[in-house]
Amino acid sequence: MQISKPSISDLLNSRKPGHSLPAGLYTRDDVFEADMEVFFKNQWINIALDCDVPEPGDTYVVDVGKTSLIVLRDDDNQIRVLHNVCRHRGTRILDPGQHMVAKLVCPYHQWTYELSGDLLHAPRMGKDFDTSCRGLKTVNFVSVGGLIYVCLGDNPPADITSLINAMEDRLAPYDIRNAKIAYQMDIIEDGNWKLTMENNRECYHCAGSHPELCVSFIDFRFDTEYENDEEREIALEQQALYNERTQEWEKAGYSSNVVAQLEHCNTNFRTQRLIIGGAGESQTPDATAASKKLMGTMTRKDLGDVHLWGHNCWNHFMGDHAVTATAIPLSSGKTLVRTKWLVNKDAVEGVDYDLDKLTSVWIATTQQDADLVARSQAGVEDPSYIPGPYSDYTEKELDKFAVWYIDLMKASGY
Ligand code: 3BY
Ligand code: FES
Ligand code: FE
Repeated sequence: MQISKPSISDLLNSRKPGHSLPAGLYTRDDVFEADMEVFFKNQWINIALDCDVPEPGDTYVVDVGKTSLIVLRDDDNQIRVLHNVCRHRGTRILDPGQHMVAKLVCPYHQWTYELSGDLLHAPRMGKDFDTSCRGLKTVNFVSVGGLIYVCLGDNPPADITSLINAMEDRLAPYDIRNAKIAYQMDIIEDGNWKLTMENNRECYHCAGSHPELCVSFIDFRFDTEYENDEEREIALEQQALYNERTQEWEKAGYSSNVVAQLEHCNTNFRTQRLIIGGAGESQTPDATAASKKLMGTMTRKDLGDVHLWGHNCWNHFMGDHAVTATAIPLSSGKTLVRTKWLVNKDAVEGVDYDLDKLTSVWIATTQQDADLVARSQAGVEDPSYIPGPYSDYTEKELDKFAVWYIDLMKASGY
């Protein structure tokens, strides 16, 4: 007897409210293809930073599924995002990663493009060959305070405006557009992208897995269930400190309150200025600033951590440095997590900051999270897996993510 496998729509409909997703949504290749279409083609995704291409002629190639994108800074200092597909016979023009170029030259037959994407020269195509309609195809993009979001589909969701409105002002003093990337790290997690994002949306696992991060990271979920009086006391103290600092920050003109768009929307994001534990300055081993030169035009180290989530990114903007991470699915069970550490453009390694102090907390945390995601993937692939309940206290955001995911899949016809 042959048992037919459920359709994607059956899987979506079988999800029990308040529970993790049915296995197939994390494991099946057809679901992966659907996710790429719905969430990585037709939604805005964060793939790069303005400061990946600081100078005219700098190019940065990022692959998303089968699509390869060239992010570049043109001769007029403008950022552009172009498809990395030659208009002759389609060949990839640049390899993934960073390059410096004067023109974009296809390695196959040397068709040569301006940094604007316009075709400048196509050898041996004849004098009458019309180059004007053969420029590299452009991609919809927007820089949100220095974070480059692209939408590969033809109808980019309009509700990105809420993200822009929330972040431009909040990020302005950090001047992310002109920051320096002090360090970058790629990890390929052995897990589905939704497990990567779920893992990032809860700190239920932090105490058990992130000793380094826990020195400075304070969760924003204060309405939690306490295991004992000591825990309760700590949480109440943290909440009082959070309220006090938030009021002070808001009064001083630094937007700090929660702005979120997590349900009934396309563009999924949440931002909040979080308090930092211990010395209160930065996500370093002792919670003090790693860089003497502060970000952008910042004059204070005590402005907490501007936290920003998207559906494929998480970011922490602190007085002295920022950490950004993007997740790009590679297959149903593999996800690229790319983490970058940013400092002031004038900060010099060994003089203004020590690289190990700057990076050690999030290198450890990222590795720990990758291990957890791989364990989760192995578990959901086990035939005995059945979706389990989210905590009402620490995993509410995961339920919102699952609801958002299912809504958009259904709205796309699944
Ligand atoms: O980076 C984040 O947003 C989350 C918060 C706690 C777990 N993870 C570190
Ligand atoms: Fe690019 Fe021929 S494919 S020049
Ligand atoms: Fe974690």
